[in-house]
Amino acid sequence: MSDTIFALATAPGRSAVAVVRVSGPGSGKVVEAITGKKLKARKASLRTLCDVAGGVIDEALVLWFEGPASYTGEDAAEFHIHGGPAVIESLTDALLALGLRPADPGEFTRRAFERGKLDLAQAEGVADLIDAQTKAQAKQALAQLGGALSERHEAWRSRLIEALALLEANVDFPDEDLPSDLADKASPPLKALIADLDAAVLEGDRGRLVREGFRIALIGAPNAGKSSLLNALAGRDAAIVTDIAGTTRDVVEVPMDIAGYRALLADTAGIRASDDPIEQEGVRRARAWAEDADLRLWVIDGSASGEAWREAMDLTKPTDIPILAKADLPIGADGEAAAGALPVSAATGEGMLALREAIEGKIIAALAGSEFPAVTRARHAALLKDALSHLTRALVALRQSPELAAEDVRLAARALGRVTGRIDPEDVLDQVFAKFCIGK
Ligand SMILES: Nc1nc2c(ncn2[C@@H]2O[C@H](COP(=O)(O)OP(=O)(O)O)[C@@H](O)[C@H]2O)c(=O)[nH]1
Ligand SMILES: [Mg+2]
Repeated sequence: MSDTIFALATAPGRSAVAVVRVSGPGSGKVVEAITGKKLKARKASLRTLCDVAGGVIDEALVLWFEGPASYTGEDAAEFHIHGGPAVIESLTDALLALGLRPADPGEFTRRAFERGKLDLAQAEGVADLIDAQTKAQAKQALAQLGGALSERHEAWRSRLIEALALLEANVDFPDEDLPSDLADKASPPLKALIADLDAAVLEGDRGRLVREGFRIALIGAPNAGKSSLLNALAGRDAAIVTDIAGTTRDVVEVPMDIAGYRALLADTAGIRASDDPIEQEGVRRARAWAEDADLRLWVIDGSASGEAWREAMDLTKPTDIPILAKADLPIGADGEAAAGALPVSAATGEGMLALREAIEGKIIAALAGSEFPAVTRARHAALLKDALSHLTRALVALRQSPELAAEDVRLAARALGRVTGRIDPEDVLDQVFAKFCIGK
């Protein structure tokens, strides 16, 4: 049986109201001890809270939930106290004196999971919703919490179970009676599933990028105007701008909300050969960041000549946005050579709107979708790929041995089942819940 836990569910510090939640079999006794009487379940009651010695802690709203009709599924309570540090401390002391244990991170949600109130993918949705900084992140997290991700995986799993039933029905036949059309019957549904899972893995980045943020790198030669563009896009002086080539060394990352999506815009060192070990390291970091980025803004100084921009060319991909910077200055040979790039001036603001729109267009094209993504974390992608490899093997085994094919289909179903966590080992659960905040 579980013990009774408590935690501050709101952010620590000074606030109008702070919520302390309690969950576990001792919750009813705790409410009685602190408020002096039994409360009506699921009704807000205004009570004077007192510690064991009778000292007044606060005048507060208390909510009492009788399990299983609570977030955790256990008996639980919430104290909505005044949000001052001293009041919080007094209540904490009183709960400790009553023998309660401070909750571990995510322990309330883990209890909810263990009592079947939500599955693992939904629990991840809870954590994502708390971490969400943009509307798109929140929308995705809320849908996942509502079961959108679980439903997709469960639908695939039930198709697998159907295929499995077909195979298992035939396993018991003696060899000579084995229906020759088994492979003909079982392979179309397996093939259809493989195609669906393949498609889900392929578009797998969409959900993950919404959740983790879309990474945009500014790259180009030294002095091209990258740092000036970062500052103009961010609306503040995040990076140092000078006319000295090689000023930027560290990668300067600025989190941004673009069209409701979370993005991380990075300014990087100008790409050039250098003898200075510090600059060399800066260039190495610039390359690494740019290679991993989801979009590169390739900045070319349109007023220059000398083809310094060609140094960064190997980093660009066809979907990147080429920018002709310093469009307010007379055009030089480099500008002529880079015709077709978007003319922009950080100094006058010319072209900035078009640049913002171009970036928004790229983000929306990469992240927007009508269906809920099948993958929002690396964990889901790994399980999908696992299921796919078993299915591919099952398809091959089908013609030789229905037993072997059935075993692989079973393993594929197991992998998909792990997305909702029904059959996950303790250590996997520990990992997922450890990333939660305390009080959730
Ligand atoms: N006229 C003009 N000068 C610019 C513009 N953007 C940057 N510069 C100048 O170009 C030099 C290098 O700019 P910076 O942003 O540090 O380039 P970075 O090395 O690519 O980061 C600085 O002297 C800036 O003032 C622009 O749009 N117009
Ligand atoms: Mg710079």
